[in-house]
Amino acid sequence: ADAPLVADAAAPAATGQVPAAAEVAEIRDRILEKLKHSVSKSVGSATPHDWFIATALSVRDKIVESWLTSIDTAKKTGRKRVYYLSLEFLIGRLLIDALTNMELIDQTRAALAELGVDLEALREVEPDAALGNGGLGRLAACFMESMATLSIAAYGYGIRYDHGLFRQRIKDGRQLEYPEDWLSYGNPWEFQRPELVYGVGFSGHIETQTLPDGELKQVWMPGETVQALAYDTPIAGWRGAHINTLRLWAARAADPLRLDKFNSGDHVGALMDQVRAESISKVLYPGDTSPAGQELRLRQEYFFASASLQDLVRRHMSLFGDIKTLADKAAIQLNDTHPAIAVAELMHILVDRYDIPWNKSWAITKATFSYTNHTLLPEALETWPVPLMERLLPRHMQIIYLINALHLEKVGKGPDASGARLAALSLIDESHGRRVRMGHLAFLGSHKVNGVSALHSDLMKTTVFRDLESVEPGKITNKTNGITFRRWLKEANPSLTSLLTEVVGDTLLDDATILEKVAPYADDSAFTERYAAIRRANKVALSALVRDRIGVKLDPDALFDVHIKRIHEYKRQILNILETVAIFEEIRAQSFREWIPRVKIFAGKAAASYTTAKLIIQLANDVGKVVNSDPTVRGLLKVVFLPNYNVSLAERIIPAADLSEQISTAGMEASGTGNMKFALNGALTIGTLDGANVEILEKVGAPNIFIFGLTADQVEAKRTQGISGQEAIARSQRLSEALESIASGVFSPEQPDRYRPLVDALTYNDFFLVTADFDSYYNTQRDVFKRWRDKKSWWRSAVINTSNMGWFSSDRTITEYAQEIWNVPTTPPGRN
Ligand code: GP0
Repeated sequence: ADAPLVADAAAPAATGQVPAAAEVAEIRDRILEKLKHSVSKSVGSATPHDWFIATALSVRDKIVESWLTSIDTAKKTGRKRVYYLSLEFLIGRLLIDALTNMELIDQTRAALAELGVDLEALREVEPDAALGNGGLGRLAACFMESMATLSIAAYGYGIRYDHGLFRQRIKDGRQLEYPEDWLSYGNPWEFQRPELVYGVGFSGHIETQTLPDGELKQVWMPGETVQALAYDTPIAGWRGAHINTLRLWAARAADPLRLDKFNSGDHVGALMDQVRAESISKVLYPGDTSPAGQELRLRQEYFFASASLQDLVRRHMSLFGDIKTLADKAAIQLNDTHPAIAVAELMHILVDRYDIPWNKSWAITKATFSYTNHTLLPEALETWPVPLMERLLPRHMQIIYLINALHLEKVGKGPDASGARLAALSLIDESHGRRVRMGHLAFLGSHKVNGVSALHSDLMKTTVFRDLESVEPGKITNKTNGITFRRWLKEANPSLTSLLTEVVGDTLLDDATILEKVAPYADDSAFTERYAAIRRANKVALSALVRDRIGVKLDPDALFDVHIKRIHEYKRQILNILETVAIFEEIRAQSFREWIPRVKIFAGKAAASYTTAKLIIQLANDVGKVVNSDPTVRGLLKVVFLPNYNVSLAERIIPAADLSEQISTAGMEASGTGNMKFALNGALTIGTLDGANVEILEKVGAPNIFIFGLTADQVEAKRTQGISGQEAIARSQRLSEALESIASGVFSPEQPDRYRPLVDALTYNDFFLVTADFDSYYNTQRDVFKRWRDKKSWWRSAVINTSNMGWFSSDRTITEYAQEIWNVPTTPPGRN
């Protein structure tokens, strides 16, 4: 009875439905037609990439038909539109996504099979569109999908980077960064719009004119103009009922080259302007809360904010003809502070271009914008030096000063208007050279400001935005993040999806809350056996991938303990590594004990400039090298670091995970979204009370999640007492031994002091409280072991996790934004 189940589980996207022969034949013919006329290849000479392009183009035709209808309907009904401004869209691959949402996947797989082509192979040749760093960019991608699914008329606006997030290679355990090249074979999903070009100005000077009524008018004369070119990608909602546009801007110089210079023989100099302009959309900023800031970044931010606003204002004027109704017809969401300069840009457009009085302009601006904050980390809250702003965007600096003056005038009247309070409320930070606080600008320019989990939104009110919140109480709201189940359940884990739809019906992806109906099956052993068999098949598949990529053999029956996300000190990969080292020492000393075979899986990128994070990557690799080859350990413990973590790799790892590591220092992870993807796919979480972990705990119940460590309040209290790790280390023999072995070079014999700096930091300057949480984490890992031994109880908890994750669908999140922030209608998906 076991065998067919496993085989079924291994077959990707087996929905059990046999597609109609006529439809299959039609799709096959369309693909062949594309191969011939668009790719210009014969069946005999086509490469997998050619087949990929032909298949993508054939499904794209279907998408385009609905796309044009969606745009038309929005026009006819005069609906309010949502504009999602984000410097990152981490969309990953689109072929399987497009086929799934257009409900063409089974037919297309069958059609390709008739041609001797395997759809899974085509899936693998598509490059990941990695136009983002991590959770923030992936959230934007999930939101785009859910907005289309809910038939919201929405546009995503961003930058079409030539090179997305760097490709990570691991050499001798160390991270190396290589440029990523997603466009090198062309991009079948995008449409260039040569007719849509906007000029974006920089620098220059301001001329003051006196109007007939004596009022002054400021006219900005930019010293440099860069062109923004539109590229559109259709985003198909579930069941293809509605299609939205992701419009990405590429930068180009106004003149292709300086002919005079070229003719005089200066061939390189002739291209200078072009190089300078195009550098704006050359590479994704390697941010993700790493400490770095530079002029090019500000140019990127203004470039895309300006092009997007020009575009949406043009659309508004051509549809409605009155700029004063903008806020009724457009909701602009700022994804973090990166697009915050748009607040000043809209003021510039309203006041300077449309001659709307200042106060009226400010009212329109506030009613149009809203802002999402994604982190409380001070290094990620952007501030720009006033002299830089002044030079690059002189008119915007003027506008920001005026916004600030009026704002401080208003709040300065209150009884508690001390100098310190005004300094905290000001748009200008004067504490270390004058800098513009972009978070404050986004806050003031918006009617709603939201955090991304309940805890995070609460902390916003007591930390970074405490003073602003007191001026406009009630402005901060919470919108707990979500994930799209189409990608993170159906596409990543088709076998589990089939099992679940067997129970709850095939409207699961229309309404995720029906997952609740799975709960009773947690005690049904026939069900949990099938559930477990699917996990095992996914682990076998992941093991093959690991073998392939890094040559390490895994035991699919071991506990897969997974820690995948950006590498950052606050995410505490090092806490996990310390537990690994402690267990390694114990296995070696007491190999006779009954150990649970376990695989520690790490993956993630470190910002290129983040030295400590890169050292942590090296440590994980070094520990793996020693542990994996230790004769006493005999495979009871394996440690692997999978290079080049991206969306596609996440889709392979998450369905194969037993344990999900969500162990950030409490109060520091705004939400997390990986945590939701794991729990949905049935991994149990080991985590701190941080971000959305708190809400996951609420939904699944304490017996079905492993919570440990200091709470956010305790972290704050602890830090005021001092952050030395010495006491905690002295109290824990296990911890001191693990640290000692790392510090003394057990894992880096060729360079024994390699990890001294890491260990010293933990000992004397443990800001992330790794040492304080170590014992609690270690003990909780032992609870995990105990539970793993009781398989019945383990799978029961796993099923309970899955069944309670419906609330974390990004359809729920987007419905909340639509109702409470944007004021736009939603239409739930369904067969129509
Ligand atoms: C937050 F500030 N996030 C930032 C940033 O620069 N990049 C980024 O990815 C993340 C948060 O760290 C998060 O907690 C959150 O869920 C995500 O934004 C989306 O809100 C990580 O997963």
